[in-house]
Amino acid sequence: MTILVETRPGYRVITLNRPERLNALTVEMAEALMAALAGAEADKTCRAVLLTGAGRGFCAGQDLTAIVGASADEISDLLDHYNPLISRLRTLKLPVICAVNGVAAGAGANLALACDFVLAAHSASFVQAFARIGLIPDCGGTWFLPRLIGAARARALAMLADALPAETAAQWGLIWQAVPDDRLMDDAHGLTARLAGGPTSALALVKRALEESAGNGLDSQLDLERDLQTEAAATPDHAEGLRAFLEKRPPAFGGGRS
Ligand code: LHQ
Repeated sequence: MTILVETRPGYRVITLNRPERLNALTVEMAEALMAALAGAEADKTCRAVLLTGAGRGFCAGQDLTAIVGASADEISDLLDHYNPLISRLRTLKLPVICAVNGVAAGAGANLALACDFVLAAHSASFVQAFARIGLIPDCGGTWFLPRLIGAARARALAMLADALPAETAAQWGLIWQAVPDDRLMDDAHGLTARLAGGPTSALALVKRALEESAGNGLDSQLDLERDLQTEAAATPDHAEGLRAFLEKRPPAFGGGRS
């Protein structure tokens, strides 16, 4: 099985599972990931997703053995499989936490950057490896990088294809946090459980607002915030949040979603 899916109370853990190839991506794996995300979203008891890799790497990007001698159509077809996965992560109505346990290269780096939170082990690194093999960053790399770290750093990562250590990635704002290797999974599970206990519908609306802000002017974004706030205000979690505030207790969000 190219991925493993484990159900925990309130969330699911998806593990890329081709450790002998540093979890390099295949079409089969992308399809399995799509199905796992759909399954998580369809399960009303699932309120967050944790994505990680088996073995010493997170994901080495496209399985290069599968593209030797590939035609232009075959390359294009591959991206027709990967692009929906990136979009799905961005629009999934659940928080997605990525625990980068080792190297994240090529499409593997950009798969991580598509998630809502990236935690990486100190020993992990991020490599926009594409230029090493005469390709350009795909799977959203040219969209994520300049937005997360600015034009100069984006250009250097994409054109030099050097490995960026996790701690520098965190300092630059490419990822949320770099943590000691032996704390990675505990911290990632802790963060995922915390988000799984959050106001799930509101968190999905936060994702949407932030995503749409990339293409909006301020006035359009203000309109969008009004519309999404109206939706959030109608959720039982908003009522619970207000009650909890007035009663001076922590909220117990049910996470109900449409
Ligand atoms: C691998 C891979 C791999 C197969 C390690 N494939 N076996 C592009 C084209 C078209 C459409 C679709 O999308 C894309 C997007 C892309 O992602 S293109 C970029 C693809 N990725 C890369 O170019 C990275 C290739 N890998 C590496 O540069 C290194 O393996 C890194 C820097 C990730 C890790 O280096 P090391 O820690 O030294 O590990 P290693 O190189 O020894 O790898 C361990 C094994 O995994 C090894 O196999 P072996 O049988 O010798 O133990 C590698 O051959 C295999 N492996 N990446 N992408």
